[in-house]
Amino acid sequence: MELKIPLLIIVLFSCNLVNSRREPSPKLKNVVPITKGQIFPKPQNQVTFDNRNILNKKNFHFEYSKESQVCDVISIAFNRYYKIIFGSQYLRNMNDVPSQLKSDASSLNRLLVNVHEPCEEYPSLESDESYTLEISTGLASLESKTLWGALRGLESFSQLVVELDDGSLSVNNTLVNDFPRFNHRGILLDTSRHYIRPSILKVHLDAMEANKMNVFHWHIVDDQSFPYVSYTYPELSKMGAYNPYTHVYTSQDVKEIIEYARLRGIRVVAEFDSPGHTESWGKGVPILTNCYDGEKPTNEFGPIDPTKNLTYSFLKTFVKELTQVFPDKYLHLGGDEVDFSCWESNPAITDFMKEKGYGKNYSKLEEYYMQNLLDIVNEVSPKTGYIIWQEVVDNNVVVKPDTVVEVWKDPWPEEMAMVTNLGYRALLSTCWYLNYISYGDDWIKYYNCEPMDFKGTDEQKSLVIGGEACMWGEYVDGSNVISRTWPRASAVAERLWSAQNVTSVRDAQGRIEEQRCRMLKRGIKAEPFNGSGHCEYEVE
Ligand code: CP6
Repeated sequence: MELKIPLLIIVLFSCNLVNSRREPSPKLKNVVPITKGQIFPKPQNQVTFDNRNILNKKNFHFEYSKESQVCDVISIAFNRYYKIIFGSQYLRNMNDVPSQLKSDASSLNRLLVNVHEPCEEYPSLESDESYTLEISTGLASLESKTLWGALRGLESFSQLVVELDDGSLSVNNTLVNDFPRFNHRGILLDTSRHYIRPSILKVHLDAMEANKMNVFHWHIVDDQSFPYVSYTYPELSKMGAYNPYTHVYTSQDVKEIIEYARLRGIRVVAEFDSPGHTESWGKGVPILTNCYDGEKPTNEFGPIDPTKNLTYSFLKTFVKELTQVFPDKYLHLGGDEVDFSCWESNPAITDFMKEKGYGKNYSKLEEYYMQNLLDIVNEVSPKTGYIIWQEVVDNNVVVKPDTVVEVWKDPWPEEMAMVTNLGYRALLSTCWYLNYISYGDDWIKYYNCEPMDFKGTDEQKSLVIGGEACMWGEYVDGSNVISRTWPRASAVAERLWSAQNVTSVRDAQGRIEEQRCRMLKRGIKAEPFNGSGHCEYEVE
């Protein structure tokens, strides 16, 4: 804090330096100047000095300090980030010959990493992702409480390294003290409307790591297809997948994706949405409601039938499997958009409603189902927590007080106020539906959406744990999921990581421009987002 005024001067001074390094040509006057080596999302605190350090491919390495914990995730990340820094096909590869050091540059041979706390196997909602990065003349160190913080610090370090005009790799002396504003920074991908191959999901996880996002919300099954291969109910994907051999996620695929995510500090939260959105489930197990036209069944099916015993014996086995396959503490149980018309048409359900005294109130039936489902989760895996869509709470279902409610409908400020007023933790996604596309700079509206902009007490605000960008799959598959999601999701990534007062759209535009080029350089085909511009290197 006492450093404030000198820091400001240093920051301004170093910005000038960066600009003077690359004179913007007159043509580019109205374009945000590209400053290289900006950390994304903007860190909480950063001071940049003008001393430069040159990195040499032959003798640079990452190293644990003597006191550090040694974690497999970090050791593997050392190799990954070494390749990111030195191995890009787009570098001019002048960095393995000892370049002549200019008088104002020193050489930097290692980054010393110190992880304070013992290694954890998986990241969690509570994980501390803070880190401190210090690059001073010829010396660099990264300190973090947890290995997850060290991962974020390695990402920032790799972003600070820039290729100079002479082809050498350089990093300015820099101090960074950084931590996320929200612990849950997620992206939903839908692999039911269209299948997305595991190799493409992995590219998506690379992009998430580059943007410091930490939850992959895997909306894995839905009405249209059931690509998840269950070992307790193999019929589900055999009958419900688009193709049971080629358009499925086997146990091996799921394991690999969870591991790939773990190595990047990303949680995999699987969603098995019910009782609505389950048409594909019904092909393998007869748990859906028969819809009727008067006395006669129509051969059409509605939501899961909450009145059948089979429903609950199935759920018990299946949910148990899910809690064993997906190591995250949370399962997403869906609960959105339940269509009551088929329930209304079914005579057995009408009888059940009478018996229970629900009258014509089908929300009560939904509540009955959700309550049973939640009880089953508690029974088969008491440690599992759940995330649900807002409708469950809108329909007055009482859930465990530590439930997380995901808000996706407008008006979201009222909904966030309502959910947190009930004491539930909340996730916002309404304003980040990336599946909507339109001509123009739509990222600005994602960037301007502030999850705390609702009426509520400090206590209510403290229940907001973050948000999610959603990429629903009706018009998205492997051919376009990466480019449609990135870099538009980067706007959300920065909103969820950086301080609340980081709101300048102009500054963000410059950062996202560089971030997009950085993703291209790493093989992530992020699309132009901004009307005009160029990257240093054009991809094939
Ligand atoms: N599928 C499921 C969907 C949607 C939801 N749930 C959805 C609704 C509106 C829009 C986009 C997606 N396709 N299972 C709502 C949470 Cl605009």
